[in-house]
Amino acid sequence: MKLFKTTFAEFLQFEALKNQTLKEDLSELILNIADSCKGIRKILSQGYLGGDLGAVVDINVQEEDQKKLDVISNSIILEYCAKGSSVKALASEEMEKPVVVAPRSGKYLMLFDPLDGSSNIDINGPVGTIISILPSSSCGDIEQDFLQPGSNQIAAIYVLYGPSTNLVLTLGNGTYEFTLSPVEDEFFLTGSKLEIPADTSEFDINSSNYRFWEKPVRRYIEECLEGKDGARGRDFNMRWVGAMVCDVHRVLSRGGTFMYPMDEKLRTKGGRLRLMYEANPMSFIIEQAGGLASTGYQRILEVQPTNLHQRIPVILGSKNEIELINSYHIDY
Ligand code: AFP
Repeated sequence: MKLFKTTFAEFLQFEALKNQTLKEDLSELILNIADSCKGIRKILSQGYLGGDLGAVVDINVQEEDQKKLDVISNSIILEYCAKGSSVKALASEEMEKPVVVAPRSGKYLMLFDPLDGSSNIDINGPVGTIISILPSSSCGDIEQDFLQPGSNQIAAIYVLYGPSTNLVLTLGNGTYEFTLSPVEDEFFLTGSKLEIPADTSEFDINSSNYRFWEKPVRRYIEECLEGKDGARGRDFNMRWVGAMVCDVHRVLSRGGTFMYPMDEKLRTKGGRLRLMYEANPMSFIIEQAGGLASTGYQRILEVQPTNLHQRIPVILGSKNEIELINSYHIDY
């Protein structure tokens, strides 16, 4: 029996019939995003045959090493998305200032991390692309227009370049997953209205930062490590990929927590991960799948941004586990 496969474009057409806010120009932008990620995957899959893609070529606005593929990925996304009359401007982890496209007619603001986890390139590890789309207000100052809380997002997408290339999308009406067919070079719907289990026995954190964490996070991780003889009464497993997209995809796929909490060596910077184009889109996707996303003290999607590249602590995943971690922060 031929399996009826829904393409990404067909899914967007069905959604547009149900969801009046999904205008044709937004669908077109989202399809351009998917096409740009197909282009990134083609370069990634060449590995060393594509040149030393993990080579450090510059220092970016984050004061972090900018890898060759960070720059290439950023250019590919701009090539596919910085066009037309519907996009007002685009902001990227790799660019200090936004690129303005249609300052008067543009309805959408697009923010992105073109290649998340780029330190994994050299070890052939998983990497990803993260995208957030905000509505543009009538605000004259473009940079100010970007500074909206994550709850304003109209779409969030990530693409995980792993053994398979998976695209995850939310438009505010559930979280959906698509898998790229290398043969047909087409994304097909493979997961609808994904639901994250409310409980988990798996945590995900860079434990080398233990001595820098705040007490609530130490308490939570210590109790997980105590296992069935401790306060939690069960053993826990640990994971850490070093690429947020892959760690979050595990949470979405089987439950768990992903944490890059505040730590003393990052306090002056505000945290490790970026609010506008990492934490916000991932939080939107996770909440739409029944999970929670918090700084420990506040729902991430309610944080009022003050700077395009600001950083934020991230604690997200299975609902009951995040509620427990939040309660430890309140006690603290
Ligand atoms: P890179 O893109 O510089 O590799 O950083 C990836 C990341 O922003 C996020 O995807 C990871 O969860 C986190 O950093 C890993 O940070 P550590 O290297 O400190 O574990």
